[in-house]
Amino acid sequence: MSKPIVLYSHATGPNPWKVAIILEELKVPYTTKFINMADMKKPPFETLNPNGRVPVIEDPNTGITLWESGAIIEYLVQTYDTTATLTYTSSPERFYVSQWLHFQMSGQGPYFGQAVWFTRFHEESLPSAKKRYHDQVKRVFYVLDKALEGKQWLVGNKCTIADLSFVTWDLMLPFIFGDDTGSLELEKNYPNYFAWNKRLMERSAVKKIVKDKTEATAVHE
Ligand SMILES: N[C@@H](CCC(=O)N[C@@H](CS)C(=O)NCC(=O)O)C(=O)O
Repeated sequence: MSKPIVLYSHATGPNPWKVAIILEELKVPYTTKFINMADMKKPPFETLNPNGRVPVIEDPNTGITLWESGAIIEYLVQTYDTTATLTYTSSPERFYVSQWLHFQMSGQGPYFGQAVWFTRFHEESLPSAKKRYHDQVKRVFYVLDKALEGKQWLVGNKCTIADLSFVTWDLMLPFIFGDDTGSLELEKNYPNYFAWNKRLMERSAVKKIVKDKTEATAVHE
């Protein structure tokens, strides 16, 4: 039995919960330490991650300290998913998994993140910036919807880290679009995306993390 991994997290931020979903899927023991935003940008946390953000993991079984959620997910499957349940060892499938993970990290996370910023936190209201990022969020749905035409999962015939990596930013939609979320008409406009997202939300690991995140938000915010 491995010793628990320490996951440094934040109640509302989506990226650490992405890692938590993979830990749950793989049934790898872990404990969560919540860090305030202010404490992320100074020691001792900044010593773990010079970028001053979560997630970070510390794995006492291998001695590694690692940050950036995509790299952490790759580490977890390569270290703990020895039968490749959430990924592939064959080519080209493993490269397709990598492709989608890169798209999530560069094409979904940052655009959704900026959409949150300009909708919720920016000091001025900048309609053109909001529109830019809202449009990019819709473009991500469009890309996923096209790719999922006639398919259950992004790569091959099973759910992988490629699919699971998108879940926690998708949960932020109501935070980005507020009362306008319904006007996206996801089921009508992006039916393949919609059905895929529903399949992901029905997984027990995802349900557990949605519940844990809701509870953590109530306690830590
Ligand atoms: N690319 C990074 C992004 C990490 C990130 O932005 N994390 C947010 C929480 S979801 C954070 O720590 N924000 C703190 C801040 O912006 O100061 C990853 O995927 O791990």
